[in-house]
Amino acid sequence: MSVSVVAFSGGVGGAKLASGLSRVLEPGKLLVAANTGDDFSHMGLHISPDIDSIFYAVTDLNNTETGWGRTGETWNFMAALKGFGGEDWFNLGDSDLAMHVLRTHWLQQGQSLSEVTQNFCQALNVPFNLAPMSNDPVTTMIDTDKGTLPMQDYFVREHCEPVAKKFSYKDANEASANSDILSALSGDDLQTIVLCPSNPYLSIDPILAVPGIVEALKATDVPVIAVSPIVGGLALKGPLGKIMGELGLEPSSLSIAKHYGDLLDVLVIDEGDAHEAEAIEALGSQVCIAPTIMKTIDDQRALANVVLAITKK
Ligand code: FO1
Repeated sequence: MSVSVVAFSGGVGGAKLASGLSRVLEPGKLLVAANTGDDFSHMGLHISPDIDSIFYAVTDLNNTETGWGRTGETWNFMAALKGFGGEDWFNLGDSDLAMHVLRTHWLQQGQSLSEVTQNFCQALNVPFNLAPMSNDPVTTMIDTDKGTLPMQDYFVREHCEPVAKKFSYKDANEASANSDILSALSGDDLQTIVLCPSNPYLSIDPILAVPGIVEALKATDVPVIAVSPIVGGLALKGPLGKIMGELGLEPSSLSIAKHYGDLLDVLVIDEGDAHEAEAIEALGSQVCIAPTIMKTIDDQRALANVVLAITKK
């Protein structure tokens, strides 16, 4: 398979651009490297939230209000669970449950997370390779004023309320990068690498923390293009703006450019943030100004085409 585009993606924002890229690229040309730092075991089930958000986004099954889970979901399982006094802080919809049960079943049979994800790609007719960043466990941990919390405890149980001080990626150093990602990053047909507009701290950095990934990005002369997840000083979804404030950073595209540093060749920023272009270019990154808010599938396709048209100057 001659991959020409590798996209790094977390949940909501990333899933939208991954979906846009999959709709404008020929089958097999795209590989999406998915964050698994959000993964956790819940009541014996292996949950992979960002992989599932991408699956649901590219198959139009996603719940667009919440950004996770499936549209038209029912909650009989949760009602019965609550009736038994079971843990109800993490909601598992009736149809969503099938994904978690089957993933856990296949993993228990000895399949890797990549193999399991490929099974779902086939079952859902996903026209690209959705590759978990690693088959080994990596857990995003957040040091907060309420102690160090694993991702889902911070994000769901505590509703992102604790003050974030530091991010780490537990066991990343022991994890092996997905070989499909590494071979795509060193492939002869590679033309573009995209850091999708996901939360850098919670969704992109965990992928970059896996040994070999940053080295592979630096080894290629293919442009590394990020789409800023901040528009007009605000994150489009989730706790990014709050987190940046708590880290003492201005929630801005300039801060995003500084965060990615010399890994970044081009930052795509929204037209409303054009005034930041000069300061970003002063850091050494090119800037591309385009509409980055993706409300519709056409918006997703349009932004994907903008990204694919960028070449390194
Ligand atoms: N997020 C919530 O805020 N509340 C939930 O109850 C919840 C359940 C859930 C179930 C499956 C799944 O794949 C994701 C779920 N999420 C829920 C979202 C998830 O915690 C976050 O989307 C990611 O981890 C952050 O990108």
